[in-house]
Parts: sequence; structure tokens; C-alpha cells
Amino acid sequence: MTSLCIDRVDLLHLTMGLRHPFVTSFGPQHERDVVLVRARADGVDGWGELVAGRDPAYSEETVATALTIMRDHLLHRLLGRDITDPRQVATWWTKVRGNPMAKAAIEMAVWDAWSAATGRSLATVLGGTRTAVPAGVSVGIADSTGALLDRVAAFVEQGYARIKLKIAPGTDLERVGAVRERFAGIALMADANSAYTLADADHLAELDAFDLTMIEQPLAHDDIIDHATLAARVATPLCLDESIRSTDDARRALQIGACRIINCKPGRLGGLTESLALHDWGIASGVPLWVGGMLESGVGRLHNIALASLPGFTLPGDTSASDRYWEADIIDPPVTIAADGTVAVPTVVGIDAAIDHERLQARVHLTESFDAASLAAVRATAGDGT
Ligand code: OSB
Ligand code: MG
Repeated sequence: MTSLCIDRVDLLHLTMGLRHPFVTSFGPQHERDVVLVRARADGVDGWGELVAGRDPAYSEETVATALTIMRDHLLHRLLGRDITDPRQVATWWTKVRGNPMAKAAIEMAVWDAWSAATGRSLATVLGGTRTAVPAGVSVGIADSTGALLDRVAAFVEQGYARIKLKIAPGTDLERVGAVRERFAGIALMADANSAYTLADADHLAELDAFDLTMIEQPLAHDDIIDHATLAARVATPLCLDESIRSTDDARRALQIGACRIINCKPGRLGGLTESLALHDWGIASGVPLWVGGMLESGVGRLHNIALASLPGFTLPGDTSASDRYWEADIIDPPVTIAADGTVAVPTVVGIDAAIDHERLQARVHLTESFDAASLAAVRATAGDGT
């Protein structure tokens, strides 16, 4: 039996400018403050990525709050402990409520270290069964309908298997209608990021005319009840993103008819272990799932693609190519999209071997390091003594 002990964790801070501003109903985003987690163990390095934003817009977590939670509540419960299964890690944090993105960033680094230590790709370790996965792309709100049509045309040309349009009240029907009219046969969906209320039900039902595969998170970020009411008033399947933070949330949402499809994001769920639980539940419950994205760098992207290779992720995810986001990704080779609209599932053993370390190091503006000794004071003052 393999066992692994993380004896040091480094947090690498960098800022990555997006090639194009990403505009959602929250507003425009020009760059990401990325924190990478490097978990060092017995000669292997595992990598994870914090997907929290600078602002508490998508969820209440931010880069700053996640760093605080990692430093003061998560790392001392991990460092120096024997790991015989990466699934143990989440159980050491059960007394830390919420903060799933902080947990996921570290837990995913442990999964990657486990993959490296056991000499198997992350996809293999997670139980992936495919060598390539269909890739979708999430297209931000454009300045004009013409600009949107040009952007979508470029993505369709590149072969993306599904186009997701960010929508907001005001421009939604015209924009979605124009894209559907121009690209009659494509798999098309819309993501509202909670831009609507139940008072918009009749308006949202007008989207039924455009043959969308789903409408993602139309109502409040923390709601399932109103979504269930809405689901009875629109024909298009609803997909939940923000509202689903655990497999239990998914079970409850399905039970009341709040959604028919779920977007699985390891950051939102607290890591890969809970993502695997959601995956298994999705298969058992007949709920189609797909792997979402949070504008990840290559590190988070390789995790997401490995996860998407599992059989329960039956719909194309937001696992797009590196060049959809970055001029130069921090992995080499970058993720690319094949002519058939798929991205290859990485076979690399350990994400460390995929990182362009020179390019990464040139962008890092701060590195924080933690080991069991440096966290002794944190451990001593932990409320529960652990
Ligand atoms: O709602 O799925 C979302 C990006 C950041 C935060 C939330 C979301 C998104 C995306 C982009 O839609 C997905 C991606 O391409 O990474
Ligand atoms: Mg979404």
C-alpha cells in the first residue's frame, strides 16, 4: 500500500491576463489572481489551483479569504500526516465549514501528488475511461450582436462541440436568437449566473424557442425552491451551478425538480473527492453531468479534463483549450482542441511534468511556504486542538 506524507506546501501567487475580457452578468473580468498549491511529498510535487475570484461575485469566497482559511484552518490538519487514500483529506476538514475553493485547491494538489507517487495519470487514478472528451466553450456577453456572432463563428470554426452563451436581461432573447438563427445545428446553451428572478419566468420561457440544451443557473445563487417553480414553467431543461455545493444538494435539487442537469466544478464542491461522489450519484440517479470551468490556468485545466474523462460526464464541459483564455499558458504543451471538437485527456504522470517551470516562475510574485513546524502555533491555537 502506498502512503504519502505532505511535508511542505507552497502557495505561488501570480496574475494572469486574459486574452479577451470575460463578461458575465457580474461584469467584465480582465485578469485572474491565480494561487497555485504545490504539495511536496517524498520526492514528488502535486499541483492544485485556487479558483476563487478577486471579488466575492460568483460565490462569497475570494482569493484573500481562501488564503486565510488555508493558512489558519486547513494546512496544519494536512501537513505531516500519512495519507493512504486521497479521499481521507476531506475528512480531516469536516470541522471547517464551507470554503470549498480553499479546500479544493489543496485537496487537488494531494490527488495530483498521489497520481505522481503511484505512477499513474490523474485520469487513471480518478477512474477515467476516455482518452478524449468533447469540449464546449463559454462565451462572454459581447458589446453587440455582431461581435457575438463573430466570436461564436470563430469557436464553431475551431470545432467546439457546444457553445454556451452568457446571458443577462435586456439583450438575452435577441442575442440567443441571432446565434441560433446563424448556427442552426449547433449544441447551444445559456448561463445566466443568477441574473433573473421568478418574476422573469414568462420571459425565460421565450428562450424555449431556441432549442437550448439547458439554461444554467437562471435564479439566485443559493436557491433551489424557485428553480423548481421555474422548471415547471419552462420547457428547456434547467442546469444548476452555483446552488449545488455537495452531492446532498444535488439529491435535494433533483428531489424537488429544481434541475435536470448539473455542472460539476471541483472548486465549488470542495475538491475531487466530492466531485467523484457527485459523479457516482449522477450515474445512479440518471442525471447528466458536465465539468464546468473557472477560467483556470493549465494546472486547474488538466485537473478538470482528467475528471471529465469519467463516464458519468456525458455532456461537453467548459474544458476549453488554453488559447481560449491565455496568450501563453503555464503548461507545455498547452491544451488544444482537435478538429473533432475534443480535447485529449492528459496521460502525463503528475502535473509537475506538464508545467513550463521557467514561464511559471517568471510570473510568480510571491511564494509562501508552510511545513508542520511553521504551523505549530496555528495548531496549538486551533479550537478543537487538532
Ligand atoms: O458560471 O460557469 C460559470 C467562469 C467563471 C466563473 C463562473 C463561470 C465561468 C464560466 C467560464 O462560465 C468557464 C470556463 O471557460 O472556464
Ligand atoms: Mg455557470
